[in-house]
Amino acid sequence: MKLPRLAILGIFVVAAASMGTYIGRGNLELNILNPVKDRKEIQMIPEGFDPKEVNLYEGNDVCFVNADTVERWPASNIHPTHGIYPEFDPKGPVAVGEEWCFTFELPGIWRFHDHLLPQFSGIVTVKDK
Ligand SMILES: [Cu+2]
Repeated sequence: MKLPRLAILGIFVVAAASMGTYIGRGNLELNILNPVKDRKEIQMIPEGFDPKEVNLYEGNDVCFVNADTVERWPASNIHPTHGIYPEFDPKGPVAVGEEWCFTFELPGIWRFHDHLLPQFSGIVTVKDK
């Protein structure tokens, strides 16, 4: 039996469309399970932190960008031990022009300061998902 060319083309189109739907669903599921991370940026400027407060959901990042002319060191309170959220500490200065990003896994209101310039402070509020 010889299928007309149109029928063969039709079968091919249906097969390709189903595959597209399948791939589409796969991507959708992947996106639900692994949503794109939110990224909040805090500039470290000569006047302090800008902005001084950011809000985000747990599992997302805050990146501290050194836009100052000297080394900066954002870290969890309390100065000088950083014991309230010890992981929230780069454990060293962030060079001029560099950035340090931290993923906040714990919900809470996290106060921070600059370890080298402790008069500068800010707050990261992390909400439960
Ligand atoms: Cu400190």
